[in-house]
Amino acid sequence: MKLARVLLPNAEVHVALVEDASVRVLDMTQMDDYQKLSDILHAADPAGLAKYLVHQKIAPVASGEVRFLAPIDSQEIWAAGVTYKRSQQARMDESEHGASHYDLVYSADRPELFYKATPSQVVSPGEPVRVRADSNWSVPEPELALMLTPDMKICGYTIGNDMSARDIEGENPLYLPQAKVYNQSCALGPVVLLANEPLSPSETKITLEIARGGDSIFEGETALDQLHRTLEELAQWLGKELDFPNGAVLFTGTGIIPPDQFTLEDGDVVTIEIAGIGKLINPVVKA
Ligand code: DO4
Ligand code: MG
Repeated sequence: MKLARVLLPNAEVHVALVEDASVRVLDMTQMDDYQKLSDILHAADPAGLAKYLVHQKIAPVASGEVRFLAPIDSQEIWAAGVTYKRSQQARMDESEHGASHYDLVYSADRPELFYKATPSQVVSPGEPVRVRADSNWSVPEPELALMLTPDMKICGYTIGNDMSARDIEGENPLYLPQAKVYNQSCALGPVVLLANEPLSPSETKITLEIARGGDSIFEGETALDQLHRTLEELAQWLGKELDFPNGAVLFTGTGIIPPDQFTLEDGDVVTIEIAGIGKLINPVVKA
């Protein structure tokens, strides 16, 4: 089952259950404890609760008529890094002085985890992600994102774009926060796949396509079986010494990196697809 936050044609924002070609608005007035998408995600039985809350007086709305919003309320977004071999190689290549740090963190017990965004810094599907004005080498990072309850249980999955300035992080690993955290550097959505069943690592394909002037100029693919750590392990490390009373979203790292000569340009369009979840599409601005 998939849930989303949607903007209806009448400009109302609702939590909705997503079906093949339509969405069913949930009636959040029925129970005081369930007002937001995250309230449902953090409940003991999100799927049962969502079915129970389907609005009986609002007819299904065609998916094409709604705008999908980033499926986040008040959770912080964090990200894991260097969790795929491809990412380890790319960081070592880009970083003249910091290569050994990336090599070590790939195989260390403790993963790299960094703060990525607050909800107000996240862009929704269809909204522009941005290349920093002071970066000449930036890429999207297509990542499976875990929706985590306050006790760090994985309650759902969505798609994240961890926009990254490779020249800034490559110059010095201590510049990582500036390479990763800036306005419009994080996109999320369009839906949350509930975590009733574990994802199949080999069947959960992740693809990235970048289009320029209507033509596809980069395509890459990986799958969850290339992830060097378990999803549960990443969630546990995040919650080890830090409480998340509102839950959290955790990006799990990228396994697709365009060739070193590639950088995003103003007007490019980034499409990230994760099998079983959906497609996150954002145009790019450089400003
Ligand atoms: O260490 C740099 C960041 C790595 C990252 O974001 C990733 O591997 O996805
Ligand atoms: Mg990343």
